[in-house]
Amino acid sequence: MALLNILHFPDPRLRTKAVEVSVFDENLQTLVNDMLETMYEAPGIGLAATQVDNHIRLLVMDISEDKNDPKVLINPQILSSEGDEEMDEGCLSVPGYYETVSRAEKVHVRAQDSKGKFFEIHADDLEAVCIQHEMDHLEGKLFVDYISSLKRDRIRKKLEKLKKQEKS
Ligand code: GNR
Ligand code: NI
Repeated sequence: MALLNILHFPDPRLRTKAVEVSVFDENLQTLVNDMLETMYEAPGIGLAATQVDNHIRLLVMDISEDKNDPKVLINPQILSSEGDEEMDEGCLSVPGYYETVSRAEKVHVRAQDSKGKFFEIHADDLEAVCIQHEMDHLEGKLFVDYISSLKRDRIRKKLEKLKKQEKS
């Protein structure tokens, strides 16, 4: 097991569109395990491979209170969605910032597990928000893309400044 480095906005690598997974081998299983460890350690309720600079269509999440219900979604697809819901979102790639985002309230998703087996989930509330947030990462999209460019620029400048201070 290993902790992976999480990329921070505005790192251009977060804008990469992830490719489909076609090989379900041991390397994939290792990445899944490392992503779960990284997510729990952060701590976060979800993590997309994009955030750890691995540009394949893989996300992990655990919205349970006891952090004992890990879910792995590979090549996820939204089959249908319904309703609207506003929620305050945060992101491990945009540390320290929370903004209200509007998304579908319920999503019906088809994905593959780490062995390639297909399964479906009906998600609502936080789980639905989390899946949509993670699937955005796989498209190179971040929650700050939904807020005003003024706010986004302010966040970008603060995070760039923090990064510079880390280096010096
Ligand atoms: O840990 C996380 N919390 C969260 C809260 C509200 C909406 C979405 C999220 S996902 C985030 C982890 C993360 O950045 N995943 O990409
Ligand atoms: Ni995120």
